[in-house]
Amino acid sequence: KCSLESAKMLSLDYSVDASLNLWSRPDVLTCTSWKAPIIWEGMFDPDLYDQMHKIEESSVALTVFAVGRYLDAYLKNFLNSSEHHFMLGLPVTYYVFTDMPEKVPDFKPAPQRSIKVIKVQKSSRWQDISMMRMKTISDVIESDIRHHCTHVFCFDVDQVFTGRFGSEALGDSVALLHAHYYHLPKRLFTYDRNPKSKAYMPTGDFYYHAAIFGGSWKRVKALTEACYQSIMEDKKNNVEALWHDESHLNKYMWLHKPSKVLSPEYCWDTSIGYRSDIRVARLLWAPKHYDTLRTP
Ligand code: 2GW
Ligand code: MN
Repeated sequence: KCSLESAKMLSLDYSVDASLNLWSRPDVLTCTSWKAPIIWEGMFDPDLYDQMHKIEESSVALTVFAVGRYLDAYLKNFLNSSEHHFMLGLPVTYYVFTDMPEKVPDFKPAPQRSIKVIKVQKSSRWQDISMMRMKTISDVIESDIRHHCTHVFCFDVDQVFTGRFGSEALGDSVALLHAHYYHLPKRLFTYDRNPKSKAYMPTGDFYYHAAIFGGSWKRVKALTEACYQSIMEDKKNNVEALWHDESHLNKYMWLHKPSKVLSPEYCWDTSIGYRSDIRVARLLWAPKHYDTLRTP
């Protein structure tokens, strides 16, 4: 049995189906050492989660950045696909951050869903575009999100929804297992190993992917604020963590354990090939065209 939160969320499932043993995944790890659930297809009844979050009046902010060439390359498919799969049945507000608001594609979200486009400056280094998201997210939670939404999910834009990404993913603090690392031994995790960086960690629990993280607005505010502080301290000391904001996120999630962990079904890379434990791909990495997207 898992933590309080998951007990609350899953107890209905357990009591209804425990004897039938319908909701189990013997082939994968479904619980962390600190008793947080790891969410895999087949572990939960989606309708019960949806009902519970409707009763609790949960509402979700989705933040996504589309700066420079990433706007044309990815935003349209990201937004359109999320209309078909992301938190259907709950109120959703998209917060789109871009340096070119006028170029955001026409997009009419379904009823109960809305979009806010917010202008940001384009940092000249891509590492800074990625890292500065922490500061921007923290600021907008304070000024806007906390007054309108119970939960926040932060996404990379270079991905496409292909299956249900629903209320089962909501929790106080939510992290995602990186598709390339979930089955590897810890010693291969690409944590920051430089003791001079605030992101330094000698070991950890999992390798989390910064392409998706979320939680209650309070927890996401605390996380983004702390990561931003660490990033700025590194800058002051002339160091940069190996994988930028992702390294800082991993450090934070090691010190402040997430209450829920998402399996790589929630952010799968088809180039990995067939894996029997991935029963559904809910979100897929979009192809990268580094040659055209990352050259100045
Ligand atoms: C990023 C890298 C190189 C050139 C441009 C950019 C870039 C990123 C950009 O020009 N415009 C932009 O809006 N971005 C945003 O930052 C966009 O939302 C994108 O999804 C996000 C992260 O950059 P991305 O997706 O190219 O990096 P990944 O897929 O290698 O991301 C992982 O590692 C990053 C740190 O290096 C982040 O932690 C990210 O969250 C991880 O998924
Ligand atoms: Mn990405």
